[in-house]
Amino acid sequence: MTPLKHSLAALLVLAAATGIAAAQSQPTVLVDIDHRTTVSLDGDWHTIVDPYFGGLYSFHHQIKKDGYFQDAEPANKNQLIEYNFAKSPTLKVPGDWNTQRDSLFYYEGPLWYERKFDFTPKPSTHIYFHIGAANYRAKLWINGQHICDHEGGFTPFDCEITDALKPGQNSAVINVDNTRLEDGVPTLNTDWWNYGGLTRDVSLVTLPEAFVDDYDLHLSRADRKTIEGYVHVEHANAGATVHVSIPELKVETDATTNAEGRAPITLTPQTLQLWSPETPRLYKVNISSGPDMLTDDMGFRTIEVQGTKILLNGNPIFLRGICIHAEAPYRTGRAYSEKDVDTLLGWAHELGANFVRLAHYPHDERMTRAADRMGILVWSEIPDYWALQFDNPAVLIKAEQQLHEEQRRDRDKASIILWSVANETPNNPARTAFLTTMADKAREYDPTRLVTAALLVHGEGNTKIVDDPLGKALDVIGTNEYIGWYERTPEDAAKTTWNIAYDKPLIMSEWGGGAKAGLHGPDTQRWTEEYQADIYRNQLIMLNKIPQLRGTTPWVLMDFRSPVRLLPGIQDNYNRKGIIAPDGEKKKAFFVLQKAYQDKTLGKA
Ligand code: GCB
Repeated sequence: MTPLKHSLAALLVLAAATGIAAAQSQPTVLVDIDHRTTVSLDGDWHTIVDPYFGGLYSFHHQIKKDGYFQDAEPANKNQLIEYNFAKSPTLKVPGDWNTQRDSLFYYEGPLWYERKFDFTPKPSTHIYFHIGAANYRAKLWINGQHICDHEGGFTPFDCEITDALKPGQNSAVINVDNTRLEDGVPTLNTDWWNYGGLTRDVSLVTLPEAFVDDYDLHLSRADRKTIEGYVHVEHANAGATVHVSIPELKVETDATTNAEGRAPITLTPQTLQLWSPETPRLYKVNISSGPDMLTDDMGFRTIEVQGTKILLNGNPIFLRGICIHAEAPYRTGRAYSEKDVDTLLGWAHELGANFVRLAHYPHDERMTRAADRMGILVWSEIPDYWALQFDNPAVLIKAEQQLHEEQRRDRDKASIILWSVANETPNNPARTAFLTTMADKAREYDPTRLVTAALLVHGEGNTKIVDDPLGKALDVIGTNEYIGWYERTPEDAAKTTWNIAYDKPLIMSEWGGGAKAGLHGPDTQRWTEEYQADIYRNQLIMLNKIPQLRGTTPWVLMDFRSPVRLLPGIQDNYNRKGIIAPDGEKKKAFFVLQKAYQDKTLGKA
């Protein structure tokens, strides 16, 4: 059993204990889905807002047999059916519901999506229903049959629906529920908008009897010449052939699956241009087994730590970065499109960044694809954010599942160099045990990348101390601090020295302050662009005095919606720490940071 299936099985046991009928299929993650030919189900879906969940539960809170998932219409004028999808309003998929309909702006609860689709499955095929992301819990029914359940708002899942389909018209009903949960990942409190809905692409995937569902191909750290790893073929018997070729490198190989369907791969190209920010070279990689064929665009590079240095392809690198939320520029709402991605990463590029921290959850796959093409290194994170229930084993299973789904989707992206297992968590033994397990899991599934987390720091006078015991479990220490904003003055940053208990690379993973774009005044006036710029100037002085600093990602590229930022006239439900406003206006701090990045006056590799 793969770790993912193991976690999901455990979740099913938990679901059964709560009385929810078991689903037919366990969600998986099909790798490279964005390169496969699929039938898109994006577009208008009928929707029913159901705050009391009456479409699923009876008046005595039992699961109904004739819930909305039956997608029924009255057979005669006498029949009682108290819903009607065809007459209900639509929402666009992908897209959060909050920014599509005014009445849903603050909505947190269950909402039903329905659409019909014509589909006649071919014989001897497997049909999967792909959901790029559904925040936060989702249940899928096809033609009234309960197919699968998923928890976690930012990772993809694929459920097999072959047996539920019928030739011709079919019905898909998905319930998405963004109720915040104490035992959720994240939990009740976040500093970002809880955008609900089918926020990423939805599609149908047709696969042959045996098919490539997962692979890992990476450059060997040992010689930086060999491409190694494996391809997994689902439903393959031992002895099935897998073919991998990279025509531009003139290499190909045939390998054979073992009893688990896994075929080891080794390729030794004569000349290989390594992927880096300066040369983000991607190669077309063809993978096939029997009739199943797919192509990926992959870069090959190594990332490792040597003492306090981070080595990319064996060379020390300094990470000039910026944090990014998946907030859509110009229109607001959850980011998902090619245009959103181009704008956000375009700004990062203009800033002179070679690195981004995709906070605080996995972003749309278009983001990491674009980072691959543009040569922007990535810190990818799962939402182990603030005060999760670290002593609850069920929460650990959920967090592991999200980590696994993220890694499975994105191990083919050269841009990703860091898996972050947490942000600003409380320092206590239960937390440390939980996140040490997460760090170990991250390495177990992907030993080729580095593991980090954004830690809290504490201080004494003008000294900041980094000694969180979680640091032991990390390859790279991330630290967040807000000198000049939540504590003391901007000038105090320049006077601060750092005492770091770990002989490891350090990334200052957050710092900054708020400014309302267009608000001007003296350096000492909060919320002005001048105050924010002053924080940036002083922080840069401080950062340059930390010998083991190997990168930084100030908070944050663009203002983003947050339910906890309520100051009228200034915040109006936005966290204003962006160095760019949502309408694209750059604040003064943008140019302070841009100068340091472009002139390379910050940091040593
Ligand atoms: C933090 C959090 C981030 C918040 C930010 C802030 O430390 O990691 O999610 O948005 O501070 O603005 O306070």
